[in-house]
Parts: sequence; C-alpha cells; structure tokens
Amino acid sequence: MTIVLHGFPMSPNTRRALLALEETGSDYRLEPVDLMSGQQKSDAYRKLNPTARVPTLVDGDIVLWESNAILVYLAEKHPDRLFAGKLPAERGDVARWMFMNAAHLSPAMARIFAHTIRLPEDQRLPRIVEESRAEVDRSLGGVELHLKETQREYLGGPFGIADLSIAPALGFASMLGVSLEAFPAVASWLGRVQARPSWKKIYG
Ligand SMILES: N[C@@H](CCC(=O)N[C@@H](CS)C(=O)NCC(=O)O)C(=O)O
Repeated sequence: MTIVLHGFPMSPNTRRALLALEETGSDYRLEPVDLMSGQQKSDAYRKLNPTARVPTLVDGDIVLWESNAILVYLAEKHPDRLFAGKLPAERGDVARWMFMNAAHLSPAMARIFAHTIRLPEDQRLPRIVEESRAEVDRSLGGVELHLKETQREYLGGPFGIADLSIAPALGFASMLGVSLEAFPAVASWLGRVQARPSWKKIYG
C-alpha cells in the first residue's frame, strides 16, 4: 500500500521524513499541506494531526506525526536500510542525537529562521537570534566531539536515523548565516549526507 506523507515541501521536518522514505525505498506520495494559507489548521488536517503541524505519515491504518517518530517507524520497518542501533548502547547513542535535535538544535534553527526571515521585521528580536545561535553552537560542539572521538563516517556508525534527524536541521544553515567553520568534522559529515541520492532528490 502506498504511504502518504502529508507535508510542506520546503519544511525541514517534512524533508526529514521524505529523506527516510527515499532511503528505505518506500512506495509513497507527498500530499501537500500549504502552510502559507494555514491549511495545517483546517479541520480536515487536524483530524490527522491534532497538533496542526507537518509532517504526518499515513500507512494504511497507521497515522503518525512527529518527524523523529516517523524515522523510528521507518527504520523498524526497514532495519536493513536505516541504522537505528541494535545493542542497548547503540540504541541509546542514536536516541541521544535524535532527542538533542528535537529538543535543542531544530527549535534553535527554527527561531533563527523566524527572527531573521519569517516574521514581519517589527516582530524580529535580535536577542532571540543571538541566543539561538549560541544554542546551535552548543549542540554542534557535541556532534563535533563525537565525530572526532569515534572517527565514524556517520553518527551512529552506519548511516541511519541519527543522521536523518540532525542533517535536515542544518539544510538552511548557510542561508541563515550559521557557519560550520568551527565544526570541521560536522561539515565533512554533512557533506557525506548531502552527497547521498536521497538528499539530492529531496533538496534538488
Ligand atoms: N516536532 C515536530 C515539529 C513540526 C513542525 O513544527 N513543523 C512546522 C513546519 S517545519 C509546522 O508545521 N509549522 C506550522 C505551524 O506551526 O503552524 C516534528 O518534528 O515533526
């Protein structure tokens, strides 16, 4: 059965799920939800996702929202395509990067986007941008150290959902003036993720 992903093509959270659908070779289609016109708040969409955010994945009877949960679901379905960890230590390690992204990195990037581009100029707060940039650096410092210490190609070892959690958060980094110069191992890792066919297809 074809999986339907409800999402907004430019959204990093939608792209996170799209990348996983590509990497797993899933049969899927994207059902656009127009965030510009507020379609995510419509009654019809809220029936799928009461939090009125994208993405939402529908696979038969299963309706799942929160992009990191979608990653976990697809990795469980396709353990040979997306590494989610097997041993307790590996699963904990993968979960660590996903939680760090969901709690700190992605929200900080979203705040930078809001207060430099999305909001009307008179609502943009430079202090929030400054604090969020510091938060991004703090998160990336952890990723940098991990990659240097482990010398891994990808965050969990093999390519998998830890990479797909964090990389889309950095997809607009240069546009938002977030520099990776101080994080060379992160920059190399991101380059490897961005060289994958899935990234080329979703990011164009
Ligand atoms: N934690 C959620 C975040 C989802 C999210 O905030 N999506 C944004 C688009 S990137 C959205 O739907 N924004 C519309 C709104 O908040 O009204 C996830 O990872 O799926």
